[in-house]
Amino acid sequence: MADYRKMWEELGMDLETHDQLCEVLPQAFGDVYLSQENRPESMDYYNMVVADIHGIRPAELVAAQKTGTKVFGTFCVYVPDEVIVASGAIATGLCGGSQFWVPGGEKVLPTNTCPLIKASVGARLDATCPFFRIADMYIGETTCDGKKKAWEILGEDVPIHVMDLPQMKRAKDIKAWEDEILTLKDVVEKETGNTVTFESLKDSIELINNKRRALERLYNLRKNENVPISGRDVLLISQIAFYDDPGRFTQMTNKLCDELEKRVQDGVSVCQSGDKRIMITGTPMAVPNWKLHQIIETTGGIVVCEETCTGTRYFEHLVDENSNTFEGQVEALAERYMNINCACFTPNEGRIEDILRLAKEYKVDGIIDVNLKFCNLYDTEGYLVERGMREANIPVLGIETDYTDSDASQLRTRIGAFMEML
Ligand code: BJ8
Repeated sequence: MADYRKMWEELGMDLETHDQLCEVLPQAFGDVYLSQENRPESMDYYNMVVADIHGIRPAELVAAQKTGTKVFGTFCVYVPDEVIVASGAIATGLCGGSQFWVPGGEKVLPTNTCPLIKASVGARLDATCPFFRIADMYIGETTCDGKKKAWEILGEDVPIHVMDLPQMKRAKDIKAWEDEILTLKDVVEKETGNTVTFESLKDSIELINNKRRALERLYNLRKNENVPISGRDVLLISQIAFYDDPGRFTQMTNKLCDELEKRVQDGVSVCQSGDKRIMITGTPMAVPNWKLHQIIETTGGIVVCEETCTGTRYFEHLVDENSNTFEGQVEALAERYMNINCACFTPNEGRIEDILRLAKEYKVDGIIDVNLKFCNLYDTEGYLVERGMREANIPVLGIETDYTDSDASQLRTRIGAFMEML
């Protein structure tokens, strides 16, 4: 493994504390991932990326910055990467998924804030994640209250632009999002010194659509009776999608899909007969949050779909590539992004419809609706989700969890009992 200490030092990181994180990650990764049998060979790429998660990609970003490229950090799937990429910049996801960063966030945020927000703030303020140090500018959004307030705190430490996301889906809201996309364009143009043109936006729309197509292809393969890849592995791939180079990611994911198609033809499966097909719905799982998948897949289940922002909400629906004008492209972007059904919208019946549709497509035996502790939005919507599933006779288990391991054995018992009931 290459030595990245000099880079981390130059990024102003707290090396001593960061060393502690570097010590625990390989163990966690080994336990969850390398312990699996019969993994696809093409997972080697993702293993490599994650084994050196604070090295390989950060080094690429730093090298790009040295040639004048700007890096924008994002926290939500509503922020259109296309606009950032069209300005010649790089977009990288920044959500924190480790308990390691939570105490740092709690220094400035109330304890009853969701762990994703606390970890993200802690990762920046404690200087223990290179991605948070590298980003020249953060792009926030007005999705939930916790994030909105977190931007004000982070904004004291790093330049941040906040996109005002409408929370209803009327025609005027879609129009308002179009305006916000245009404002983002102005912001990235100012930061990069480059102009976003019809041509550059056309290219970036195609680039990001191709990433979505690759992820959709991967997900479609999980619909097979012989599931060729574990839910854990797909979760890892989805997490990597947020920060890898989009062109390379697409290429590697299509290569993996070639291998998986062969597996399906040959009847190779990662699950045992009798394993229950589970869909996860709810809050996103930022890297390295692998806890729930690990528990489900070692308790007689196989995760075949995630209706989350580290799942279908990230890649479903393409941006229309046939716009002939710049205005048309921006309209197409607004339309596509406003098609995502996050619990921050009201009403949000589209999400229940999505879950019912996905449950059918992926032939699921049961749904686990997961909520990150203190996420009020998804917690409250859980009532409607679970009622909708019960009405459709789909077994559903609602759980709430955080980034600690303290509830792991309790979760194992509850999930085990749910699985037996299916
Ligand atoms: S589109 S899910 S990525 S906002 S941070 S809402 S868990 S309290 S992440 Fe999200 Fe965009 Fe919606 Fe998806 Fe709750 Fe935590 Fe808020 Fe969260």
